[in-house]
Amino acid sequence: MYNPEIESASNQEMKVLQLNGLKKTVTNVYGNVEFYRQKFDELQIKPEDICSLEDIKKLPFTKKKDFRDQYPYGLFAIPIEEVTRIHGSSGTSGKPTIVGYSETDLKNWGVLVARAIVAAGGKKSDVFHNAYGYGLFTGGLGLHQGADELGVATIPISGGNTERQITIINDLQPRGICGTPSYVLSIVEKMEELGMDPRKTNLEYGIFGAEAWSEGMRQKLESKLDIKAVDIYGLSEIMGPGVAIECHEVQDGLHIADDHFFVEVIDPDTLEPVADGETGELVFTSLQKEALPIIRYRTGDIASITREKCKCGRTTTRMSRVKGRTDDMIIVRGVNVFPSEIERELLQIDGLAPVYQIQLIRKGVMDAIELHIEVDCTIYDQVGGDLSHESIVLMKRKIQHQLKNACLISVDVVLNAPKTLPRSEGKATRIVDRREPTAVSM
Ligand code: DLL
Repeated sequence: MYNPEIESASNQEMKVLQLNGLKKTVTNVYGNVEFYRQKFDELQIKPEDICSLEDIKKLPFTKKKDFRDQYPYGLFAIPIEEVTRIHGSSGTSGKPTIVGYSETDLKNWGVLVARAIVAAGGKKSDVFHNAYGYGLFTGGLGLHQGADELGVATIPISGGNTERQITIINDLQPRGICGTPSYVLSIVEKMEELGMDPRKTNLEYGIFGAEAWSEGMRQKLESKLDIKAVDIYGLSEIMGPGVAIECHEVQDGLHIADDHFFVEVIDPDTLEPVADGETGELVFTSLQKEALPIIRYRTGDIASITREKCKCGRTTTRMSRVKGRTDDMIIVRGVNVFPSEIERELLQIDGLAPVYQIQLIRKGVMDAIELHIEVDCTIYDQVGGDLSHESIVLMKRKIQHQLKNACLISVDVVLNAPKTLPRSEGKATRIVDRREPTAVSM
């Protein structure tokens, strides 16, 4: 552990830290952020009313829309002269969400990401390949910040230029790698295309996140690269990567940095808390941030939490893998499904490459799903490139059957030749909406 005294603190010790952080944060936002002061006043809450962690329920939620309305600096609690870094997340439409960090925030962020790298199996002596994009996105510089804090030799390669990534991995012999799971899989694919065995690199562990991915994807990455693959979670509004990380020892849930973030899980419709172990929307309150303290941020991410101690010795709250975002949930004829659930099923079927796209289409007056997925090279060669071959038709039926059984959805399946669907150098686009703009939701 990077900070054993914190990561394995007793429940009581953690609660004390959290309550102090909460009180400080509430005072900070009330005194320095007009947006929160107004909200608190409307609800007739003063910072002194927050006397226990339970009292957090009295506080208002913050939403993505609030960032948009307060664009760019309206939610900052310090003057811009004191801000030392700005990041952002690319929204699906319009302007990015802007976030800022003080010097202390950056230091803290580095510590949390250093904890994450150590939890993933990283060591100070490592060479570390950072394939997250450097820029406004928090992935590249966030991981870099933590790698610097830990003291590893970071290769700031960023995303893209896949052949160069491979040369660097071969020549510089990194022990650790990080990037989006979909992009690292593209690197693996390219290695195979170039006739290399991806299992023969020096890599031993990978830190993957920034997009939803499934256990099946983990198995693919682990077996193809002969590494341990762990899930890292975070979001720019709260900080960036490092909000939570899986440990390589157990790989069962992501350890949340409880000393920095108070987590709640709510029913996104009723906004009421759900019980531990039940799935709902993650809500985070920052406890130590200076530049952009955030109260009860509704992430839109669907997961569950457990407070049971992990076998690795860490005592922090653990969150499950993120199933998906509330706004990525597909609703087809009354059935709700997340892309990651579809991925989970697809990756159980032999002969498919883990590259797919869920296209939303119109069929007459009804909305429908057209699932595009690539067959793997072996199957493709076996059928001599004939995608109307009987075995391909059987495979389509198998996919339809599996999705009907496991996810209760009917889909049209389009099997594609290997390497024909678009690859991304960062977050993969899993859903493509091909319906007319006027189409009603499904
Ligand atoms: O994606 C921060 C990050 C960078 C996390 C590198 C991990 C690694 P944003 O661009 O603001 O920040 O996007 C945040 O991405 O609300 C989730 O929906 C999704 N996300 C992040 N990590 C995971 C993960 C970065 N491990 C949004 N699993 C979040 C599933 C994830 N979804």
